[in-house]
Amino acid sequence: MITLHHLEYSRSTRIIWLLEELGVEYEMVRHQRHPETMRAQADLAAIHPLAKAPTAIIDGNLMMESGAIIEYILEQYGEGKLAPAPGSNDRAEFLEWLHFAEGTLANPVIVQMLAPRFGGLGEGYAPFVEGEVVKLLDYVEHHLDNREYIVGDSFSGADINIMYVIELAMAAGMLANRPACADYGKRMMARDGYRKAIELGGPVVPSLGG
Ligand SMILES: N[C@@H](CCC(=O)N[C@@H](CS)C(=O)NCC(=O)O)C(=O)O
Repeated sequence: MITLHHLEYSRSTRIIWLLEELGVEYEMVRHQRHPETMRAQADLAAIHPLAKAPTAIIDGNLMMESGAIIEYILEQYGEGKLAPAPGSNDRAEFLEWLHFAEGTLANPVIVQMLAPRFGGLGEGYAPFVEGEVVKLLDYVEHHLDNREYIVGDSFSGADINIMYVIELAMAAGMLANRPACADYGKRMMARDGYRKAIELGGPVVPSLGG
């Protein structure tokens, strides 16, 4: 039994997308952000002390952290879909890209994206963050050149995890000169599972409107 706590405009869209791609049944509990701070509120804090999305309860296990939730759902409910099997050739690369999305890529992209809303990064910190974003997105761009999926030759949970960050980067104009990332993003957003996730959970980025 899976209960997904979904926060509007958030990473929990990933888990809706995953569950829709798998065709696994789940219950969704919706949470709203505070209209001014955009933070999650007491209703999500009542489920997990960090009040972060996604939060999910999977067969009694309370979990927060997209990569871990994706990996665990695939392990328990995936029936071999959307992930190379443990021991197979692509497994190590799958785990690396699955966790690269949050472990390495997301933070600098989001810090740079949100900076204007908080008065900028300042002269000292801006080049540090912006240089990191260029390095990371160029790495992904190079990797996606002539590839349809982030790992191997089929769609996987790693695509779902990295797509949230690709979508933010797209919305922030960071993909203007990165055609492989931009095309990949558009291809992923054309999938039925992604469209269903947006239909059920609302847009990932407010201004994109879905
Ligand atoms: N690394 C975590 C990050 C979770 C996270 O920061 N989620 C955001 C939504 S995209 C959140 O809950 N923000 C609300 C808040 O911090 O108040 C993951 O990938 O699940």
